[in-house]
Amino acid sequence: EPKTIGQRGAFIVIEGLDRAGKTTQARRLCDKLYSEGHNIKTLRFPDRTSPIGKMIDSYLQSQTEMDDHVIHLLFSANRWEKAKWIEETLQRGYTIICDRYYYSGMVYSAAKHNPSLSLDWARAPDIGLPRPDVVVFLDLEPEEAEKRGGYGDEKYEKKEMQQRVRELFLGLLKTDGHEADMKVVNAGESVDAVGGRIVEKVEETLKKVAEGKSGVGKV
Ligand code: FDM
Repeated sequence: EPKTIGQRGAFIVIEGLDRAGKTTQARRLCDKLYSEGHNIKTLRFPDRTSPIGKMIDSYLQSQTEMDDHVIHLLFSANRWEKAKWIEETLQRGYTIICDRYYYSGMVYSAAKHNPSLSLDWARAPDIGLPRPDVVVFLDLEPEEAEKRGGYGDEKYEKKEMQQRVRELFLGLLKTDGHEADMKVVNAGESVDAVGGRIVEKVEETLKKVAEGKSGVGKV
């Protein structure tokens, strides 16, 4: 019997730096929760399949140049395209596991040090999106990321950028928004160890949602 019948699903976000193992861990978590009887849907941002997603993809591959504000708003629009689907899917009892969300949106844009693109400015267009029940941040030191085979060729896959992104992610923990509730997991350990930590964080949340103690909020 699916556990989620008659009750809403949980909105789980996995965040982290490039090479931190987000995709692997999101898949593992998906398998684990599915085997426990949860109905699961997965999602990732950017979603490169929509027309906006294709513009983002072209930017990330350095095929198109864009003003920092413009690409930022496209990333946000790419989430808004899915907002209604997320809400409806949770209400239908599916737990959603999402690879990156607006936390990436804020920090990657703010890491560019564009004087007219502050963290607050970057957060604004995402206000009103469905709020995750739990966000797990996979933290990895840039040195460790390099040991894992280095970065790819996309726009932001440079060491200095990754360092700034990491500082900004960790800085979110000290803000007074709900970004401060992010759960940090050291991604430098083995796949199994990291997976275990993620499950710990997620189970607490699933319990709260199952007890009806957590409503779907807004960012
Ligand atoms: N990224 C991702 C952003 O800059 N803003 C966003 O809102 C999101 C969701 O896009 F460098 C960046 C993070 C990363 C790049 O992500 C592509 P994936 O996970 O490698 O596809």
